[in-house]
Amino acid sequence: MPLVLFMDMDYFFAACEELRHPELKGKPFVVGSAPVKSKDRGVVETCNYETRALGIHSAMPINQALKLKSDLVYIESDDKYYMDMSERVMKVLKECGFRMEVISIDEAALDLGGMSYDKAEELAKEVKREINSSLGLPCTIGIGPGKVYAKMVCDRAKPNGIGILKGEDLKTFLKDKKVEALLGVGRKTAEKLKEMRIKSIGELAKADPNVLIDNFGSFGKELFLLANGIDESRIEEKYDVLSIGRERTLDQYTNDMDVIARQLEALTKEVMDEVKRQQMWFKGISVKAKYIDMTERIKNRALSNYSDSFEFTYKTALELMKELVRDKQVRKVGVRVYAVESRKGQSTIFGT
Ligand code: TTP
Ligand code: MG
Ligand code: MG
Repeated sequence: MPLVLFMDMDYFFAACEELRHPELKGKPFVVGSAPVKSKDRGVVETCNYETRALGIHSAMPINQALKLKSDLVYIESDDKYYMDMSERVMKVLKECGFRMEVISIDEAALDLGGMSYDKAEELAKEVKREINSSLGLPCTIGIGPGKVYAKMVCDRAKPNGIGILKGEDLKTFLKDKKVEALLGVGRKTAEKLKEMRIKSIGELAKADPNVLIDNFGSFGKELFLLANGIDESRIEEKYDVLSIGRERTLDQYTNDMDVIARQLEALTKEVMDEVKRQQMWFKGISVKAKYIDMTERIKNRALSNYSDSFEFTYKTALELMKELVRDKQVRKVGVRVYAVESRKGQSTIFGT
């Protein structure tokens, strides 16, 4: 297995906000997707570690967060800004010159091949220094034998750390961890494994691989190998979180949601036709609006499962677009699906 450097930005959206609002640094505040006026119906997208110390975390309803801290500052997320910052972070990593896979807006992995652990640690320090000095943002890096283990040790080293996991320590490291710690194991898989009396990675390692394959197909085999210290995933050269999008300039400025919805529906249809043609599915939906002052805003929604459903995509895009329009005049709208992957040979989760 190649040595992998895995980087994940610390409290990414909130760190970006601290950068342009230095007065927020270290203060309790959250970034949420809902507009400020209707923040009560939104959820926390992320928050800095000082805020996490109060028990507040990603995906927590804002109302609940306010119960923990009544004077909590709320910032509406600005996805375009975070995407720009992400691009700059990724550029620093790209310049290291290794095969690189951008995994999400704030995560990437580098294939270090047969590099020694000492050299890899030096590189990790350099990358951290560079991201911090040129962009002013903190990140954490994990070094491990394979992408999955590098990510796990990165999670353990958070925040602002470097985690190193050597091959010989892998078994001990994995043994008592919950199955959810493995990349790709979400709530559904964890529940199904629990029904099979498998909660820890150690238990997964001792399970019958044939039973796992019967229940989860090829993913079952992958899980069994991962639990036993074998990570077969490769770092795939991927610089962008792959996306398929369409946008259109409207005949005139409007804030009429009926007009905008019709355009959005047509654009979503075009995007989905392309998705189907390429036999893809995706894990993110994004919309964009351009306003009368020529500024643009973007709203993204990360999905917990892959989708290739038109109805679901359109419904989500419309929800996001309503948050962007809010009576403001727009001239151009767009819809995009991202984190797109080939679904050849797999069945769809949301149906079509
Ligand atoms: P993460 O990397 O999961 O979280 P983080 O960077 O905020 O914090 P850390 O890595 O230090 O634990 O997610 C990256 C960004 O994705 C995050 O800043 C905001 C966004 N996000 C959501 O919008 N909703 C969510 O539920 C999560 C987990 C993240
Ligand atoms: Mg992060
Ligand atoms: Mg992340």
